[in-house]
This record gives sequence, structure tokens and C-alpha cells, in this order.
Amino acid sequence: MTEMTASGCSESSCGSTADQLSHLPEHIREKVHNHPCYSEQAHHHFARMHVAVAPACNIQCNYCNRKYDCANESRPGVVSELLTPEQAIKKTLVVASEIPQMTVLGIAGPGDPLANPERTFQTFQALSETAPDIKLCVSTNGLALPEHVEELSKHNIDHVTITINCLDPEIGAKIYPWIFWKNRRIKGVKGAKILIEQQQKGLEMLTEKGILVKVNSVMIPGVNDKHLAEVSKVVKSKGAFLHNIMPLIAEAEHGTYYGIMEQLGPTQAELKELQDACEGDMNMMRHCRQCRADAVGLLGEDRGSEFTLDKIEAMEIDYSSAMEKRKVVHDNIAAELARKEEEKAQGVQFVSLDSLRKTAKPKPQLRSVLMAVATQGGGIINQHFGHAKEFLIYEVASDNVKLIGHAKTDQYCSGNNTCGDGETVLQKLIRSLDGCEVVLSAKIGYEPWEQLEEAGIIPNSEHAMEPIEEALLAVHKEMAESGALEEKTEAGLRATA
Ligand code: CLF
Ligand code: SF4
Repeated sequence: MTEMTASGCSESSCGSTADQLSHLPEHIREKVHNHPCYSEQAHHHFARMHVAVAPACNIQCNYCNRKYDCANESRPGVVSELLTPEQAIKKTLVVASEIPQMTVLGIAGPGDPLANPERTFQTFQALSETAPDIKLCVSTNGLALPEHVEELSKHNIDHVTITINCLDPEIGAKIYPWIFWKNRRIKGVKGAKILIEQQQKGLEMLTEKGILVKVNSVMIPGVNDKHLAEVSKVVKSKGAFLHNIMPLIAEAEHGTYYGIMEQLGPTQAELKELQDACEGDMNMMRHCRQCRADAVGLLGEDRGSEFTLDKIEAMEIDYSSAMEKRKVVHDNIAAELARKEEEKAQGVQFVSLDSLRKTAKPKPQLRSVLMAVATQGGGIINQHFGHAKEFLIYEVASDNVKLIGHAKTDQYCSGNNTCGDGETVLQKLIRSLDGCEVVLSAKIGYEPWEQLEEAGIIPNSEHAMEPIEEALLAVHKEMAESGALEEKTEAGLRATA
């Protein structure tokens, strides 16, 4: 159920933990409050890692080349190291000890985890016994899901992602050329029909068991884009918790069917339009980074190179003491978040009473503004403009901040100044921020400052090290006070008519 808060923003449109989660029963809140994918606020503070133990897949998607990561859960890029379950267990314990904010271990490829059940469940079983403080998470295409639901529930796996791109086998045949089912390769509509039935059955079985299900869908313009609103409605009616609509990534150099056929992905605006249209029906995930199947760290960062097999081989782990340290870190983050929520609630109360006193006057309507933020996590503006590899994009209104996506870029300060087609890294970066009116970072150099201004984007480093939401609201307020945001009131419009 969507609850309105004192500030008038709904749980699904505001980035605060309390607003997002307060309508949920306690046992669900407990499952999601520190999961970086299931809670938008958590993703600023808590990290996840993936272990690449699942090489095989039982279907073919037209957006996938298995030489690369599973596109269900990753941007294309070769998995650096395929791991045995033993190696995956060791790596997880090392990372959990070194990065105590890591709360979730996911298996997401590079193939399908449930097409490799022995390797997947061996890893989960050992970790559920040795490291009970780590949440276990799995992402699957769903074909083999029904037969594994029982096993998943045995290993205390509370979070399952199913990639569901369609409900209509005719559409499915345009996405999946074949599936491998009961020792046979089944092509076209027939194969897609079986896959869809298995996905829906798996979804129903999981929700019946109280396991949280997130549905991922890849938006493929001209193929399933008009159909995904229906998918959203149906999966919600069957109990899915969250819907994550991701843009198709198709580049010819990845060797995928769509890449070679030059199938276009959606623009940011098309993606947002679809997400907005589906939001009325269900909680939408907008902070997905389409991570690699061996990603490590906060969403959007990849610390995998710090934990390669040769580096972790000689490390000794005392996980009992690591768990104590982790608990302190988790408790501190939780206390900090609760404190911020308390402060915010008091602020909201004040604004609300204040605004009640002014209701007699017609208020000018202030438009919302897209703002980009450079951050390294923690919910703080703490990244130098030139070091950012991505910017979070927020839609900011006078009383509401909503994360709507992210823009990946090349680092401006990387020393590599061109990126092909005669475009400089800075020009490309500015192009990726198209539509934003302000970019906030901890620091910014003179040259990018000048070029951003020329492109009509206001650079702002006055809010360095401040919490993102507070800084964005403050910038919106400054813009409002300068008269930059006023739209005519209804009374004003009638007067001019
Ligand atoms: Fe990994 Fe996926 Fe679990 Fe998260 S990722 S298995 S639910 S722990 Fe998250 Fe990465 Fe998006 Fe996946 S940001 S690609 S949604
Ligand atoms: Fe590739 Fe994943 Fe599709 Fe399998 S399910 S073909 S690994 S994208």
C-alpha cells in the first residue's frame, strides 16, 4: 500500500528509507533495509558482491553472448575469473571481512545460476552456515526455477530475481531463439511459451513461500516496450515486490544478435517514461547499475581487482571476529540512518505546519529540475567531478527528491582525453548529462566548469560533503528564490487568458 507522508511524497517517489519502507511489515523491512538493490536508500551505504560460479545457461537471449557477463544482471564485460564454489566461499569471506558494509552475496552468472545447481547450492549452503550475517541472493531466467524453489528456501535465500521480458510467446520468440528443456533444444514460440510458463510458476511458488521476488525486464524498443506495463501489472498481482526495467545494452562488438542487427536500446527519456507509467502499479527500481556477474562493492563501484584469486589465496580469515566487527558497522549505519530520518521527520513537520498557515495565498507553481550528483557512496556529495565514473540523476521538486537513474561516463581526469569520433571525454560526459540543469560534486576544475556553463548546466561544489537530498533541496530552493523556477499560477493563467 502506498502511504502519503506529511510532505506529500509517496513511498515510491521519495528517496528516504522511512518513506520507502515504513509501509512494510516488520519482517519484510528486516529483509530489505540493508539490501542495496531492494532498498534505494540502502544502496548508498551497503555493498553487494557477486561470485561468478555459474558458467552454463539453459536458454539463449538475443542480447547475450556468454563470452560476456549475463546481460540479465550485468553490463557486458568479460568475467575476470570463473570461480569454483570453494574459491567463491573464500572470496566472499575475505570481502565480507575487508568491506564490512557488504551485506549481500549474489549469484548472477555469468550464465544462469539454476542451470548450474550443484555449484550454486554448494556455495549457498556453505555460506549460510559459515556466514549467517550475509544475505543470499540469486538471479535467474526462471526456466529451472520451479524445480529449485524448495532448495532455495532451505538455504535461507530471501531474495530472488527473475528476468521476465514478456508474457506473450510471440514476443518471446523475438527475444529467445531457443531454450534447452528436457534434453532438447526447443526453438521459437514453443520454447518461449515454456519459458514464460516456468517463470510465472516460479514467481507464484516463491511468493507463496514468502521469498521476496524482484522482476527484472530488459526494455527492447519495438519488441517488448509496449508490453512491459502489462508485465508489471501481472507480476505485481502475483506478489512480486519490485520491478526493475533496465535498458537493452546492444553493441556490435559484443557479438550479440541484437548488437549485430543494430537493435537500438531505449533513450533515458523513453526508459523514464515507461518506468513512470508502471510506477502506479508497482514499486520501481531506478538505481540498478546493471552490474557485472563478478562485481564487488557499492552499486556503481567495482572493487573486484582488489580481490583476485592470487591476492586472496594466502589470506587467513577469522570470520567470527569479522562478524563482530561487521555488526558494529551495520549498527552504526542503522543508527545514522535513523538519526537522519528523525531530523527529516522534524523538518517535514515544521514545513507542513508552516505551509498550512500560508494556504490562503495562491502559491507559484515551481517546476522540478533534473540534477546530477557525483558521489562515492554514503549518501554524501563526496566525489570530485573529474574522478566520477557515473552521476546519479535526481528529479528535484521543492519538497521531494526522486532518484530517476544514473549516467555512466568515462573519467574526465583519467588522462585519456579523447573517446573516438573526435569527441573529447569532457564533451561526451556533458552529453551524457543532457537534460540536467545542475551538477553537484565535491570539487570541480576551471575547464569543466566553463564548458558545463556553456552547455547550460550549472556546476555546483558548494555542497561538498553534505547529504545528497538536503543539498538538492537547498539548490532547488536557491533556484526558486532567484525566480528561475516559477511557472504561472492557475490564477495568473486565467488573468492572462
Ligand atoms: Fe546482485 Fe541482483 Fe541480488 Fe542485487 S545486483 S543478484 S539483486 S545482489 Fe542489483 Fe546489480 Fe541491478 Fe542486479 S544493481 S544488476 S538489480
Ligand atoms: Fe545470457 Fe543470462 Fe540470457 Fe542466459 S539468461 S542467455 S546467460 S542473458
